[in-house]
Amino acid sequence: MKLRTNRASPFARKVRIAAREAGLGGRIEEIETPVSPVAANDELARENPLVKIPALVTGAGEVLYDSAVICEYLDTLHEGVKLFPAAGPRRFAALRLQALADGILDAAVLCRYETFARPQPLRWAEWIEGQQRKIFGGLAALETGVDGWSGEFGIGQIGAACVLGYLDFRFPDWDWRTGRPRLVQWYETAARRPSVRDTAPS
Ligand SMILES: N[C@@H](CCC(=O)N[C@@H](CS)C(=O)NCC(=O)O)C(=O)O
Repeated sequence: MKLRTNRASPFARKVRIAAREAGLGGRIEEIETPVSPVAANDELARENPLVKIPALVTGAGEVLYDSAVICEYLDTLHEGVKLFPAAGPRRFAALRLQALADGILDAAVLCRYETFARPQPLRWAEWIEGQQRKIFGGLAALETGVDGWSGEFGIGQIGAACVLGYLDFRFPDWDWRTGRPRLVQWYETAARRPSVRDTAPS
């Protein structure tokens, strides 16, 4: 399998962590693929019409996107502890946590593009503030929910680790740790997992 990824992308990191947690790391060739919301990339567009990473080319030559779909696919390829609970309330709790983490990441990646890719005269401070409200609202929900995770490290927790890693990487001055002691404690342990350590953004 081939994974279009890059070392800075938090969505690609979800897949890279999931692959390692599922014991599939050795079956996936990671292809470093730079992306930009404003630059054309015909090769990537042939695989993913949204021209985004991650995109996975399966062993059968099928292309899968986005991160949620790829992670769920990888979860069908192993017999270990599943990253997605099969059914019932636990499944929907995991899917909701994944959606929360993905939503925070969407807002954070948009802030990154706004401050890094968009030319200064076109930037819009209120728009960034709107995205930040989603990010900080999402972090508050993570802080409230973290005590219920009880040692689990499934798709929702993978997403949460990618959120916190991305905020440290791109927005260290936002200081997500202040006022979120339970999340800080959880992340200290999560960050020591080999899958999380091996995929640190750079
Ligand atoms: N919902 C998608 C989001 C993927 C995404 O936004 N990827 C970013 C990199 S972190 C990207 O490819 N951006 C290029 C663009 O927006 O054109 C997923 O979960 O995979």
